[in-house]
Amino acid sequence: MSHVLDLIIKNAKIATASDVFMADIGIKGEQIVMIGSHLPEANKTIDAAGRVVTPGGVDAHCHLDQPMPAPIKMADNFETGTRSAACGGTTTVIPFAAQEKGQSLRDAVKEYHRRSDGRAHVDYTFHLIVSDPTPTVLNEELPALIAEGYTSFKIYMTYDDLKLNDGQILDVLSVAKQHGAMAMIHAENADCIEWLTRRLEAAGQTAPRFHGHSRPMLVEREATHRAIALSELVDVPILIVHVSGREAVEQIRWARSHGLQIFAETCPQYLFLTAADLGIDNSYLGAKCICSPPPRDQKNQEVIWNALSDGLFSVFSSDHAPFNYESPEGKKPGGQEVAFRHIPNGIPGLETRLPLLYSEGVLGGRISLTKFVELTSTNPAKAYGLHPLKGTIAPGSHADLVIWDEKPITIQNSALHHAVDYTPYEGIELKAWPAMTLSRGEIVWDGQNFHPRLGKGQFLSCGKPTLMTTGR
Ligand code: DUC
Ligand code: ZN
Ligand code: ZN
Repeated sequence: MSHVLDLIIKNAKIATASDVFMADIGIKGEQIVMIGSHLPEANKTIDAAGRVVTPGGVDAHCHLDQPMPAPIKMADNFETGTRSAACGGTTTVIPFAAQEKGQSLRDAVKEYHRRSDGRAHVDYTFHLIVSDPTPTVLNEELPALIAEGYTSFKIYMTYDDLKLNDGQILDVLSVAKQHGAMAMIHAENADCIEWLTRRLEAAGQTAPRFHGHSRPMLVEREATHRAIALSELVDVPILIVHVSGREAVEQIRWARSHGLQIFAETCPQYLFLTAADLGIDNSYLGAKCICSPPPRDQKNQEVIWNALSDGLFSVFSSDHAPFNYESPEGKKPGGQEVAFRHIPNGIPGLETRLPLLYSEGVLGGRISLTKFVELTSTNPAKAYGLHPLKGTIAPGSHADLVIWDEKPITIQNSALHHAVDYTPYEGIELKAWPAMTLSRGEIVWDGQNFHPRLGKGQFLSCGKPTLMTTGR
């Protein structure tokens, strides 16, 4: 006999960004339709007694199958990336459709659809990367794409093939203001990095650990300050991505205290890695942890933890940028151990993002359960126009859910589901991992096994951002 509901998750300790409460969740098709007790019967019941249930994670900053200059190639495509996401409790991913200089933005979006359509296990949308803001891009393509639901874009202040100068940033921010889009900013001073890199190279200091020396905190602090000033000049909110430590946090705190709408994101690498992970002496192993901005030190980790709990950060993302270590397409370009300048920047982290923060943040007593949901799901959904379809547990929302298993588990790359040959978090002992992930009402991870939904992950057209700062 067919019932009103397809699935009930019974006895759930439901956590949203605002409340934690006991209830049953009724699911019909892809949606949550009821929350309460004594729900009508369902075709299937899952008993979540004793377990926390959170909304599926929204990873609002990851890189999948993003075209790179030869010979570099990302290890994860949409198939492996969304598989890995699902097994770590993430049910929506937002990677980047990157415009190459000289390319039309529209073509970049088409190309990225070609790479993703029919290949995702969980839902996804795109941010745009604007690297060539020509008059056509600014006046025609960008406004049209925003109207079509591509409502966020990333601006780089560094990387030769992506960076914009201040005038170009002002132009792009003006489009964000006029059309209500969210601008994300990678804040590092490109000229300082180049100058420091040349000096290090002249001194023969090219081992992976010198990557950190080429991008000290000052370089991020200056660019963060400048990004804030540019946002103030245009009078438009911005979101500063992958903030790594105290000096950048101080700039954002100052801006907030002056009433500026500056949002900020941080990532697991700034809580769980330090400069020591970039290696000692000339060891090449540190290439595994090369990312930008680089991991700092324990004092900076503390600052990031505090800023997560006190509301300075709105969003916690992975910045998953997957490159194999033992690969001529990855951390050893052309099969060689190269100078740090030539090592692709980025580390994998889609699958470990939620378990790391749940274990050390929530169960470690550093952040509340509601804050965890806000940072990892609700706020990213709001920042990029996906809420309340994504990012919460409510009637009408997609049945994207995580049931948590609070048990000891050690991170091992061999147990992860990405296509990368290492994890920077190998050996870290956690206190929890998802016992189950549901995507649109379907089990995609059962705590042991991945249940493929290839092609069922759908592209999401985004609305306008609905996030507000708290003034901290
Ligand atoms: N830094 C970025 O800005 N993007 C990808 C990876 C990285 O380290
Ligand atoms: Zn970046
Ligand atoms: Zn990134």
